[in-house]
Parts: sequence; C-alpha cells; structure tokens
Amino acid sequence: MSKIIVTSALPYVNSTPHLGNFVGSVLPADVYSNYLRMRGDDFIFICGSDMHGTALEVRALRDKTDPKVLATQLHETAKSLFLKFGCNFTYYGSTHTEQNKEITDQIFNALYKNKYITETQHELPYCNTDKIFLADRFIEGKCPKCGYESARGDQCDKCQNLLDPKDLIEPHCTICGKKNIVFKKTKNLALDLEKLQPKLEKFFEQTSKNEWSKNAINETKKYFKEGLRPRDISRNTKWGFPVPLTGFEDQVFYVWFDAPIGYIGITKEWNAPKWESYWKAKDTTIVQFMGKDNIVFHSILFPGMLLGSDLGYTLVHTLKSYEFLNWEGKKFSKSRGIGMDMAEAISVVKDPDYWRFALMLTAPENADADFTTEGFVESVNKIMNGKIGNLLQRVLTLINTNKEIFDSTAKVDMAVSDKLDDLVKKYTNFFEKVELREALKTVVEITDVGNSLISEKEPWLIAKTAQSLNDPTSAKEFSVIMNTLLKISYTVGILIFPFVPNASARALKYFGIEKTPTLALLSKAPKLAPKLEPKPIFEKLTDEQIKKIKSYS
Ligand code: B3M
Ligand code: ZN
Repeated sequence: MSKIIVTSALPYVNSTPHLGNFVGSVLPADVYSNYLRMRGDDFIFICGSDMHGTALEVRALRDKTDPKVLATQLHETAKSLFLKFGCNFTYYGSTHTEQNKEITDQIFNALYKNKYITETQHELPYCNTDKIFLADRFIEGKCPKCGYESARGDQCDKCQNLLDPKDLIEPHCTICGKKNIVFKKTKNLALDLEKLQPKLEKFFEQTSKNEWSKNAINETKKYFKEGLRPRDISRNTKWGFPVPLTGFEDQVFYVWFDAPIGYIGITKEWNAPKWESYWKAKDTTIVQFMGKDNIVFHSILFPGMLLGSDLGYTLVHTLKSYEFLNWEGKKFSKSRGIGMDMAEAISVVKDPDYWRFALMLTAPENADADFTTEGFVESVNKIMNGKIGNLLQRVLTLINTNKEIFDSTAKVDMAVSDKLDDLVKKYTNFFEKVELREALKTVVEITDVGNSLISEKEPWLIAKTAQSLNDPTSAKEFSVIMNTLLKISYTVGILIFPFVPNASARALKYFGIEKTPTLALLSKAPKLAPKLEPKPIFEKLTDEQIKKIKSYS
C-alpha cells in the first residue's frame, strides 16, 4: 500500500495559536487524517512546534531566559493544547532536535555541493538601542507595494508580498519602538531560487493539478512570472541551528530553512527506522495544510531546497492553503483583545468537538470567513445539537419506547436508502478533493433527510395505532421507518468521526461500535446495542458561555 504523509504547518512556538490559526491548518489536517484513518490508509500525520525564529529569541531576551528552555516549555504547552482539541497526530514533535539538525545540515551541504547556495551582501537593519540585528518581524514600516502601515521586514500581511527590510518606508524597531535603526554590512548565504526556477516550474506544472488550492496556484504563478531571486537562508542571530560552513559559523539558519525540513526531522524523531520509507518512496503522497501566508514557502522554497539537494526526497502532492478567519469582522489581535486563542476557547467550552464542528462549518476554504458569536451559537445549538444530536436522540427514544412492536429485521425504505447512498458518495468525493467544509455540510444534509422523514411520517402516531389496535400492518410500517432512520443515524455517527471524534464515539456506542469507525462499516446493517438508555450526545451552549465568547469582540 502506498504511503501518505499529512502535514499541518508547524505553529510558531512563541505564541498561543488562536482559533483562526487552528482552523487554517492543524484542524483541517487532523480532520483529513481522520478520514484516511477511516479509509484504512497507511498514513502519518506530522506536526510540531516551529522552535526557531527571532520572535522567540526576542521574547527570551525580554524574559531574560535561555531561548532553548523557553521554547521547550512553550512546546509542551502547545502540544497539550492541541491534544485537548482532540487532535490525533501520529507525532507532534519540534524543529529543535538532533534529527532535524542532522537532516538540515545534510540538505544544506548537498545544496552547497550542487551549487545552489550563493553569497549575498547585505546591509541589514540593526537596532542601535537594543544592539541586535532586526530580522523579519522586528522591523516594521510602510509596505512599498500596497502602502500598508505595519508591513514586516520579510512580508506584508496585507498584500502577502515578500519584502526586504530595506524596502520598508520609515521603518521602526518593534522591540523598543524606536526608529534608531542603522543598516550594517554583512555577508549571508542564500538559496539560488533563480537557478532553480526551471526545475521548480516543471514540478509545479506536474503537481499543482492535484487539488491544490486556487490561492496557492495563483500566488505561485505570480512568483514565477516576476522571476525568482536568491533568498537568504542565514541570519545574523544566535537562536537556531548554526550554519555548518567556514566563515559563517556565527550565523544561524533562517527559520524558514529548517522549519519545513522539520516535517522530515519530526518524522525521524517519531520513528528512526521508518522515516525514510515515507519520505523517500517515489509513490508517497504528501498532503500539506497551511494558511495562505505560508504558501510560497511550501510551493517554492521547500520544493526548491529538496530539488536542489537531489537527495531523493518526495515533494508535495496536494497543497491546501486556507484563507484567513476573522473574528466578528476584524483581524485577530491579542493586544486589542479581539478573538479567542485556543487556551481561552477550551476553557469556556470544554468539549473540543463544539469548536471543531463550528470552525469546520465556517472554515475559510476558498475565501476569508468570519467567526461570529451568533454563527457559533447557530452551528452548535441549531445544527450540531438541533439536527445531529436531535436525530439520534429521537430515533433511539422512539425505538426504546416502542420496543414491543419494533422489528429490527424489517426492510428499509429503498427510495430513502438510495438517497442516502448518493449523499455518502457526495461526502467521500468531497474528501477526495480535500473539500472538508463541504463534506461536513453533506453530513448535515444527510441529517436533514432523517429529520424530514420523522416529521413527514410521524412514526409515533403509527406506533400508537399499532399498539392500541394491535395492528401488524402499522407495526411493520413503523419498523420500516425506524430501520431507515437507524441506518441514517448510524451513517451520520460514522461520517461525523473526522470532525467530531468524541461525539462520533458517543453515537456509535449505541450501535455497539467501540473502536475507530471505518468506511467499510457503512455497508453493514446497523445493530442496536442492547439496553442502552438514549442520552443526548450534545448539549446547548449556556448563556454564560455565550456571554463569555462575546466578550472577545
Ligand atoms: N511557523 C508560520 C506559522 O506558524 C510557520 C510555519 C512553518 S511550516 C514549516 O504560521
Ligand atoms: Zn529596538
């Protein structure tokens, strides 16, 4: 069986991810992995903390602690947070490991040997107040391309263009806020993307057919059209992997060099004997999830590194990039108190499934999306609880209170059953195309079929007739409707698994299924577990919870 690697962008360890970060990468990767789990694939789901970067270094500087100690602490916190949100990683590692350092050095050395590393001369921004080189996000100014006021040194958050700090208009240091910046001459190492462009374009032509997100295709094309230029991969800072080249020993690799290699390093950290059988097999399918601000690093930089190294690594197959989630129409902002981070969210609503369900239903798959408290309440109370929870509850209760007349061997309504089969096909098709939000909407559609059947047929009236008149025809009619409804409920219980695994387990317990469900179960007739009292699988949000969530606007 050929192997599949699913990755989520590795969250920077220095800040607690907010719900927008979660829905933009780790959550869809987890949902997709759960689908592969149901399909019975040989896959691994790899994620972990992105430990390096100047943000962490500066934070350690401010806290007067060692960056490694700080990063390790934060890594543990981040990891436990994702586990609290029900994520089922094969492995959640980190980029600061022996394994990742070794692979990073190998790839660098191969790139150097293959002449894809060039030297660049720079004048880099240096804060004369803080006495450090200001990389990436610690220098801000006006974007020369779109005019956005707080563009960072490496990229503008508004127009997504990669920038050089020198391009910024009226830059200031974000550590001290001052404009006390000088540009100092240094020599750095760069990846010669210009030389790699033909190889990269060929790779892109062949691969981007594989369900890449539209924004990923467009953005990558835009870069090719502008013409790739060498991009620095070393930094004049201290926290990171030291560059293994004479003359550059006092520099470290740029965080975006060793971070994508981290996918490989983390796989080796997970399983030293097995990692190569995933990363170096020609038929491995790699599916990568990320936010739209991470596209070029995965569509150009990382493939360029791997192609140039020529070490036999498999390249991305499907690149799924999400747009941004806003919070009540605004950008998430810790300092302005807009939007919940994951720690805040799970402390208010403790069952992760509620977040997972609502977030996936509004996932910014093709366009920016907006999280609103009203929308969240609607998703949880009206759809998840009101449709899915309610269907299961009504069906189980109807059967439970009419046990005497219910015949579990009766047939199912064929017309409804055919419709159900079509919808299941629709669901799996969406998953094959990695359109996860649409797959979830299809589950809701299936639930609607069940709920409409109940209101249309009013099975409780049929049961009453069957009971009071002792009428076998009504009893049979009741059993056919209920068996049809059981099949729908059972199907829903299985299909919600990738999105809300805990609730799926609660639902499937009624059918005697205690293990991870498989798609193969769908073709089996449901059997009710004996003597289980129907209990709701969801609850509504309380007013107190709603008020709390609203306070983050
Ligand atoms: N840490 C950016 C982010 O967290 C970066 C991703 C690395 S993926 C190799 O959005
Ligand atoms: Zn400063």
